[in-house]
Amino acid sequence: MSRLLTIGAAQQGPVAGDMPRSAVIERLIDLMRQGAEAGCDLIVFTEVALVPFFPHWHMTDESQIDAYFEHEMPSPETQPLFDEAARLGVGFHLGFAELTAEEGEIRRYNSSVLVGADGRIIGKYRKIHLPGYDRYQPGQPFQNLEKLYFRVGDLGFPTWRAFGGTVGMMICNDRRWPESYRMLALRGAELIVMGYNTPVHNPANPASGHLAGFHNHLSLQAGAYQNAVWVVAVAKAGVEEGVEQIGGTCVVAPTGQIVAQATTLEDELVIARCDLDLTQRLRRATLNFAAHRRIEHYDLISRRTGFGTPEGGDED
Ligand code: CDV
Repeated sequence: MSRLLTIGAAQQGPVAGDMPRSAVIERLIDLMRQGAEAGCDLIVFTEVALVPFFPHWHMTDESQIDAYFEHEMPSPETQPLFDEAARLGVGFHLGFAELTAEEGEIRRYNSSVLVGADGRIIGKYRKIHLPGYDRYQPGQPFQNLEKLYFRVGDLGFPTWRAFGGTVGMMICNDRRWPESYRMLALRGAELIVMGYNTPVHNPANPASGHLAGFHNHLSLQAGAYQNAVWVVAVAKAGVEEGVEQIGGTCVVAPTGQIVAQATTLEDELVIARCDLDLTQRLRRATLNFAAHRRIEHYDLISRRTGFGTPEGGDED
């Protein structure tokens, strides 16, 4: 049996600082139309897709910061994307900076939504693993201030029944942490979709620049294979406001193989036909969680010896 889903991974080239949202949305709609033409059921856009990746700059003026955030989703500006999805009958995933008033205060998150082929929001995720710093770092060529501009996501790692399978989301840095994939896989995810903004140069670890693309695919392929899940990962690529970002948008099968990959650092649609049943075949064999995982044994050594427990081993 197979459950085929055709997915378009919509890599984005850079968004210039002076590019209006309406122009960015036109680019996304163009990619969406290409996908619909090619028979895609789902288009995956990147992290913070509508504006340049502003955590690369230090800003103190609240109104300047808030201009990068969406105050509602959809909004009058983003509604055309939702309308076009409904008209074409394709779903999409969109990463965006979310500003919301909750419990009497303004909160900001790095978020994404999954939208059905009817143009309605199915679910929302808020990024949990925020890299970088909560304050300005002197002497660096550019900043990485996600901890300053965003709160840690408070929605956990949910999954949704959608597109004929079970779907979860993560965002950028989440992909480097095995827990993200495992939480979603334990909740039945057969497909994980995500976007990323990854600079080639990491000011905190300058020696690793030549490995940025390798570590991207290493994380995605390991996460996909070890959890028997499809992974669609979409870059904002190219030189954006002076920051060089990796591309490498790809679709990874539950076998860990990359089945489709971008060849440019520009707007580019990468299409793959994904059989969601492949996840179930692998989960009945080598990656049968129920049969083979031994969670009750994983912590035995630290329980006996105290070695390896963050608290120093006095938990019992
Ligand atoms: N947007 C990100 O989360 N970027 C990080 C970089 C800063 C290391 C990433 O993990 O790709």
